[in-house]
Order: sequence, then C-alpha cells, then structure tokens
Amino acid sequence: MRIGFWKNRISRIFISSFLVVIVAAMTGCAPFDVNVSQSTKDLQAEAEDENLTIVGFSQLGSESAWRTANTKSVEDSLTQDKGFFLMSNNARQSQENQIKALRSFISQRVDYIVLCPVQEDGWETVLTEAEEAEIPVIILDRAVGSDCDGLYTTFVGENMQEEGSKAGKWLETHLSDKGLDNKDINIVVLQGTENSSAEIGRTAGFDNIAKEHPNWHILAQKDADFTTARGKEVMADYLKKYQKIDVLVSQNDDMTYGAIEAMDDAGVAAGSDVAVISFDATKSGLKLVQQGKVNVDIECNPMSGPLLAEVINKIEKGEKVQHVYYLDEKVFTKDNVDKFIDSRSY
Ligand code: GYE
Repeated sequence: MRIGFWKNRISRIFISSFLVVIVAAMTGCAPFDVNVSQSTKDLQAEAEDENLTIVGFSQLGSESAWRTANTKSVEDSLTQDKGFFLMSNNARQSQENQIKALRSFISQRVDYIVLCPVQEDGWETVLTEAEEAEIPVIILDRAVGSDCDGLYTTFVGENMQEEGSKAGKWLETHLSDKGLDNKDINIVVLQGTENSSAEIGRTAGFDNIAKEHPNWHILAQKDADFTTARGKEVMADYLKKYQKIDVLVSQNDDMTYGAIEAMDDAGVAAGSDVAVISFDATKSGLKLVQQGKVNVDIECNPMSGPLLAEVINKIEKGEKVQHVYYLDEKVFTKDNVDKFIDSRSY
C-alpha cells in the first residue's frame, strides 16, 4: 500500500500543475503542455473537497463493439459519485500513445494507473517509472508480458487461452456429433491484433486442442486486427486460395461480420458450408448464432468496470487483493442463445 505523502490528492495535481506554469513562465520553456482545461480545473477544485481517488485510464483504442462496451463499463463504474476522478485516454491502437499517456499520468501523480495494453511486450520501462513514482498499476482486459510480472498490482480481465480451448472443445463435439471425427478438416483462422494477449491466448488455446487431431489441418492463421474490414479482406483471400474450407475460427465478432460478407459474396453459406467459430458474444454476434450463420460464439466479457472499482476500493482500504481476477464467461450456441440475447447490453 503506497504511503501517499500528501493527504489531499487533487491538491497535489493542482499544485504540481501550478508550479510547472510558474517554472514555464520564468524560463519560457514549458517541459510539457500544461493545458488543464477550465472544466478540469473546476472538477479538480470540486474533487479537492471530496478527496476523490484519481485514476489514469489508458484504453488501447475503439476498434470494436467489444472495446466500446469495455470503455463504457469503466467510465460508468469510476464516476465522481462513486468516489473517483477518472482521466481517460484513447490510444487509437498505438503503444506509443499509451506510453505517452502513462507518463502524463505519472507526471500528474494520479493515485492509480489502469492500463489496457494493445500488445504484450514493450511495457517494462514505463511500468518501472510508475513503480518508482509509487503509483499502483492495474492491468485491464489484455495482459502484459511476463517481464512485467512484478510491476503491476493486479490483472482484471478475461482468460483468453481458456476461450481458445473452449473453441477447440466445441469443434471436437461438433465434428463427433456429425460423425466427422476422422475426416480431414480444413481450418482457417482470422487472428486478432498481432502480439495482443487476446490473439496469443486464443491461438494457443485452440492450437493445443488442434494438435491432438492429426486430421485437423490449419491452412492459415492471419492477422485481421479485430476489425470488420480486415476480416472481410483476409477471408476473401482465403476463399480464393483454398478449394475447401470446413471451419473458420474468427477471434472476434467484428472480424466475423466481415468474413460472413466475404462468404456471401463468394456464394458460400456461413454456418453450414463453413462452420463458424467466433469470439466476444456481442449482441450482434449472438443474432448471427440465432440465424445459424455463426455456430458458436465464445464469450469474452468486457464488463470489467465494476470489478475494477471493487479492487481499487479494496487497495484503498489496505485490503489484500488477488494478482489475477478473471470474469465469468459462457459459450453460446443455438441451444442457449435465446435465453441470454435480450439481456446483452452491447
Ligand atoms: O476480443 C476484441 C477487442 O482485448 C479481449 O479486443 C479484447 C479483444 C476483443 O478488439 O473485440
């Protein structure tokens, strides 16, 4: 538990910003733009009385419906009336922007940093700077590499390798039910953002099952960056290149939408000519399950905001927290989708 040396955190930001302005005025060279807007100043002044917990949140981007839901979950959970002052930054899929945001949070001496890392590697230096500034870091959603194991307090997110395993186990059952256990099965994969823990985990989880089946042939695994446009492009290439595709594994619903468009264009029936395995289980993805165009949608739960707020409050109270918190996640097929789709908020 970090021993903050100033009781009122907001005054720390306020005073440090004020001192920078003085230094800048005297030397004519601002070490960084001090552009605390009037609304932020008002909020800081207001927060000063309430002693809010200041959280700097580096979100990796807004590439998918899942990401939008994840951002909303955090912003709805870390609100002023719940005791937080949230500074949120969208890095637009750039690690460089995330590192800049973290350094800005460090210089403003926030109480916590929440990082949703666009990729696994390249965080050791900046997370060491946060540690030296005695600012606890919470990793959200995606993971950082093992070289950073001692540099963050806890991880709150999803078990991506388990999600990949669930996909492999579903395919085993699907093929067995159809009496295709020993038939040659041609598989293509649309991977998410390269070197993201979502891509690494889902790929590893599925591959571990696939290697138990010599009759499963993974023809190609290509990065389609979790977007619909790239999913359509890569799937169209696959359809041109491979005579027979039996299964598509698409590592998120947004890429699946694009892949289905490509299959429609090629006169291939998604969900029957090609079995479609998708991830995220957004409402739109579940609708495709109901329509029979997606055979299984493996849930990846973006609603980590409430658990994040709970963990920060535990740390604030000096309570011990786990090093890893995984969210509950289901598997959706035609058999159970109707029970859950109406309650899906994203
Ligand atoms: O599957 C995808 C988003 O990091 C688990 O990122 C998340 C992934 C999710 O773009 O839709």
